Amino acid sequence: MAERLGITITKHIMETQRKHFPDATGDFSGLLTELSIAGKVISRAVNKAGLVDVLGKTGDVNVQGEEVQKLDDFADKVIFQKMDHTGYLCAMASEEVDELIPIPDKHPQGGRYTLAFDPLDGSSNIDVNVNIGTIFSIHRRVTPETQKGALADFLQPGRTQVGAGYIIYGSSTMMVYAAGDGVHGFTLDPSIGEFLLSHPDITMPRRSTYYSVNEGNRHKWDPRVQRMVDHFKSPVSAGGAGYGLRYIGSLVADFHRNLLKGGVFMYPADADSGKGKLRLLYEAAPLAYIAEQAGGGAIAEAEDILDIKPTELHQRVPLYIGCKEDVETCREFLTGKR
Ligand code: AHM
Ligand code: MG
Repeated sequence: MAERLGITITKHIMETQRKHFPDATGDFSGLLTELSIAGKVISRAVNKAGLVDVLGKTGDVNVQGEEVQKLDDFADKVIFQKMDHTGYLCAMASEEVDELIPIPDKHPQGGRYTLAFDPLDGSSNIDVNVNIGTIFSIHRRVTPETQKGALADFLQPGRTQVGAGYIIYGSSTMMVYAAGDGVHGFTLDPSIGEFLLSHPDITMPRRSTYYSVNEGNRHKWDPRVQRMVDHFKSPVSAGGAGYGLRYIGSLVADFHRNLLKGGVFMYPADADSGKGKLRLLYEAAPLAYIAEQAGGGAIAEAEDILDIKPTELHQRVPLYIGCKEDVETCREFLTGKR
């Protein structure tokens, strides 16, 4: 008897397109499919990281002032090379690259979409075999298709994303995406090299019993944030038990756990600078889009992450993301209502 293959990510993307966008050209579906292939290539390299000479740093410092790991660099190049010639994109933006990444002149320029990505998030965890991930965000361009893509195409609020997702390299590799029709997770079956639907229609519980934050930074927080974290820990919450703490230090891994099990992740602003650590375009906005589609929420402080209109490519924001009621509790503390 023939083995049941299951639903591949390509089939799922195509069927979703036919169901919701029967007149679509297929560009958006093609874009997601190419991203899934880039994810497989990066996954293979991550899995071999301990075996071949890809561990360690390149010696360069990226735009965020951090040392670039070899695998970050590799992942960045894989995504660029997988996408540059497709004709789907008008430009790209990467957390690892200072300026907008144009489509090379030799390739079609009239792509209707933009792609912003963090090629390998949580890269400080590469050397220690802890989960890391690739995050992506897709918008429709706003400039004319007769021109090259421009900064204006990327400085759009997260609310107008047409798709977002991540690939997590963990005990297995998974791709999770949302494109206006719920959140769906696919697990890579290495024996056939395909992502298979394993987590259809992911929804977050309204409220959780877990919080994720780097408490070593407590001395840098505003008193409102300190009181808020104390609230989650205290026995008055979660029916007398207090929330449990889970913090991996890889945003994709922390977010993925909270998406599946429930939880609230926080990366507060530094009280002195007023700035967060995480980036709006490559981290906060795509994960906020997924959280909202799964019934959760995401705020910077008073404002929803998805309503923030970016002013620069590498903008940083405070981030509170996860189960809806927990995020609303955060908002109440941050806006002085508690
Ligand atoms: P990166 O993009 O350089 O990898 O940094 C982002 C990472 C996130 O994955 C994670 O949530 C955060 O930094 C952890 O920061 P910290 O070590 O300050 O807790
Ligand atoms: Mg990152």
